[in-house]
Amino acid sequence: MVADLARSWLTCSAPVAAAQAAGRPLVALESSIIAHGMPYPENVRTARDVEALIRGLGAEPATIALIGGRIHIGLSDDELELLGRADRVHKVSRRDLPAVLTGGGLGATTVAGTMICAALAGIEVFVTGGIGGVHRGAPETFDISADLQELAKTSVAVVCAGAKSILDIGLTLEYLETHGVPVLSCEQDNFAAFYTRDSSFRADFRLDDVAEQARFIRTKWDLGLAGGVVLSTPVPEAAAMTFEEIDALTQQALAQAKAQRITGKAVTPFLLAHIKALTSGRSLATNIALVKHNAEVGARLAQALAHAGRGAGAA
Ligand code: PSU
Ligand code: MN
Repeated sequence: MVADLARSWLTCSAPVAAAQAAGRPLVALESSIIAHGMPYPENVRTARDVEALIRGLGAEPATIALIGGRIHIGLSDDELELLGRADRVHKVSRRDLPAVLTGGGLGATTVAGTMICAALAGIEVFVTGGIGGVHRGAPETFDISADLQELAKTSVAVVCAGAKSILDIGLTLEYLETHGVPVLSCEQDNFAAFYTRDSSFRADFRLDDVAEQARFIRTKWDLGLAGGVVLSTPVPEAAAMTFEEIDALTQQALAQAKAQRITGKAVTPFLLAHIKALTSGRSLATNIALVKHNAEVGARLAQALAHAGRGAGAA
């Protein structure tokens, strides 16, 4: 009943509805990365490229955004363009969903917002760039992304290139552990750090094989252990930045945020924008490369999950 009420807010695109009807795997995509994470026109081009990559691997992409008081699951080319061009788009996390739906404005969903909508639409895999986390200085500011609480309760697998070092990655992993969110890695033992491959913190479980990733996730949910799973995969070597380069820029961005007393939901976009400006575009190429790589990993995972057996006897 609650689920039916919630689903009455969804508008699925024709390709998404067709994939759902045919039982084909779907991959959810966030829109905050389009509206707040990248400049126009690279944002729209990347969004389209990512969708094409996912389709090429046999899964259906479902980019999620709030438009005209509805939760859109799967966007048309025109809707992607609208979202990528508009300069006043709400950043929608769990807290913001009712306000933006009833207000009828344009809303781009964060990791938390996208997970909620994906779960409502029955989509198990979600591809993003990097997850939010515990901010540096959080013991004083209490700034902990709502993404982490969402991972604690909403059953969606989130494929990412780790988390940015604008965050306290060690505390982010501690928080996830406390809330029972497994952090899987593939291609390397350590959790990735978005622009750079290595955060220097170990992920909980390394699973390179996609069938094993799917079995892990299916087993968690079969056991009734609600909540997300993080799958971290590092940015491809050729596009990665060095730790030294990104660390210096991060320090500068953090100092700026502090000096300008930036707080609340403005913190993350402020830091992202500063790093982008400071690298004069280099970070954008890294960002695009990692999102595309994540899309490939996510599409394969969605396929594997669709075929993974259930229960203890499954192969
Ligand atoms: N981290 C990134 N890129 C992003 C974000 C985070 O490297 O684009 C966005 C995501 O949408 C994420 C949100 O869910 O910022 C987290 O914001 P906050 O820290 O305010 O919860
Ligand atoms: Mn915050």
